[in-house]
Amino acid sequence: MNVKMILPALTEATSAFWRPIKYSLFPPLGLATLAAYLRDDDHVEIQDEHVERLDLDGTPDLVVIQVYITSAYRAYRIADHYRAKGAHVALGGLHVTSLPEEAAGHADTIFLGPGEDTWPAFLADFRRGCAGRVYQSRVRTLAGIPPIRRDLIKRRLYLVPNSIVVSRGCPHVCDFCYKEAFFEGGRSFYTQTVDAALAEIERLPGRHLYFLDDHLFGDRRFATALFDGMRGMGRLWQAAGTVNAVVSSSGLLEAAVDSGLRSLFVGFETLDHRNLLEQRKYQNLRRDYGDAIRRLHDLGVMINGSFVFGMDNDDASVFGQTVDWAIDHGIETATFHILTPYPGTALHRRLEAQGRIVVHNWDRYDTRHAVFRPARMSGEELERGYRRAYRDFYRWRSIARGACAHGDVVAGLRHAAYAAGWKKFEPLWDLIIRAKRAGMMLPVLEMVLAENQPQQREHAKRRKRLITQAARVDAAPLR
Ligand code: B12
Ligand code: SF4
Repeated sequence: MNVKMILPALTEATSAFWRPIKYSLFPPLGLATLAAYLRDDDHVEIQDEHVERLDLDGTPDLVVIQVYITSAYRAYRIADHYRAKGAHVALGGLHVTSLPEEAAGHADTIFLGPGEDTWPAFLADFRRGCAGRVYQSRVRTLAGIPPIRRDLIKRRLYLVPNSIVVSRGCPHVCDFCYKEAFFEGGRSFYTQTVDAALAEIERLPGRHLYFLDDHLFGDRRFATALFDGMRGMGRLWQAAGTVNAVVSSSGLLEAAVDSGLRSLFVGFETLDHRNLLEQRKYQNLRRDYGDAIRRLHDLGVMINGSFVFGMDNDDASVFGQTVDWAIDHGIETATFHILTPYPGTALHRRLEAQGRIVVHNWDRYDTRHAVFRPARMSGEELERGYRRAYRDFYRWRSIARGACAHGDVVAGLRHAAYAAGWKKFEPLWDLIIRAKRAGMMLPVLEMVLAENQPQQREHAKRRKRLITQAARVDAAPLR
């Protein structure tokens, strides 16, 4: 069987003039996961439009397209093209799950939810010539899933070829998040076995890893065993976590650092507790954000702070306040978003009931446009403020101010190198991406992340001392 798997890109990622590095970071892990269910004698190819021009010639037997909201229209055009040629087109992913009826108009088969149960069931039906129209995921487990087909990933095209997910979903329920809608009808947070996760890590070449899990620290027992297993592997890794996990995870964060954690994407989202309540982001309530930052910095972990603008208690002062706060706390990099009501989320239902959703063009649901009427400013103010936040946070002056906030020369230099590397050399990134050489920059990223922090050295020494003391106590009765 001839199978083509496609990850279409949003327009910005394919611009002839400008290619932001963020689209050349991670390979299409979801499609490589699904490819693992094919047989050895199937011919399969994965194409990722974020990093390559799609080849739409030929007529595969089966075309698989992963659909995000921002690439939905593009995905539908590609689907229509292949259906006209007679290929069987399967659509799945987040947007298909949110709006199945819309997607069904462009597909022979649609898939709702994660694919680990439905995709193999479909393949068996398809081979027998009786493929269904809709497959809804119900069985939520990662037990026994086949090894991801990483051989299909064109590693040199990505800065971070070693992305990995060892869980699915998240234990929390924030109103604006995709996850409740996507996992409806079954469990919405589950992990691999620790052994399977460690085996997947062992298969990855080089040092650097990026865990794309929504909440790697969400299951304490799993995370503890994972970090224990990773200790001594010599890895350098990055991941996402919550404020809650950072401030209330006694010992877990230290274990993560020992196993190679060097930078964490932290969902601060808003500095206003009324906004947290409104979005049901309860896990951030009554958490001392400053404490979380200190804890991470003391362990030498850099922070990518995530912030969302446009919640109902935000007025035009939110942009300056947030940026100043992030700089003064020495947050190394920041990702700003405009609040976006994805269809299927509680936020979407609420804003729709209030008649506040004003844009229905999915291309603009990219977290850079105001698609709803904010409560305390206009949509234009929100978009202007969002753009200003990025400009202000990444000014040279701000980078220098943020670097000085560390009170430690090495940490400050690393801050400056990391922040400037992402945002101050964008023309250089653009050239590297066009030359299809993003992968060549990985050693530079590894160098910046590498263990040269006095805090980490101090932490390692302290831990070694404790282990030696504990070993002496254990050994005492034998002497
Ligand atoms: C890595 C990532 C990216 C990467 C790369 C995407 C990629 N390579 O897949 C980059 C940086 C390019 C990116 C960009 C953006 N992203 Co992004 N990204 C992610 C992230 C963190 C992980 C995705 C991943 O690899 N998951 C792990 C794999 C195993 O799961 P999966 O891809 O979902 O695939 C499974 C299922 O979806 C299903 N499936 C998927 N397709 C199909 C097809 C068929 C036929 C079948 C059977 C099953 C199936 O089966 C797979 C196995 O279970 C997610 C968060 C998340 N947890 O998903 C956000 C996320 C997907 N991104 C999001 C957003 C908003 C964006 C941006 C708009 C951000 C921005 N402001 O620029 C852009 C636009 C992307 C686009 N193309 O349109 C939102 C999507 C919201 C939505 N409703 O679509 C998410 C959910 C983040 C969030 N919490 O809001 N992203
Ligand atoms: S903590 Fe993050 S991943 Fe979990 S529900 Fe909230 S926004 Fe989604």
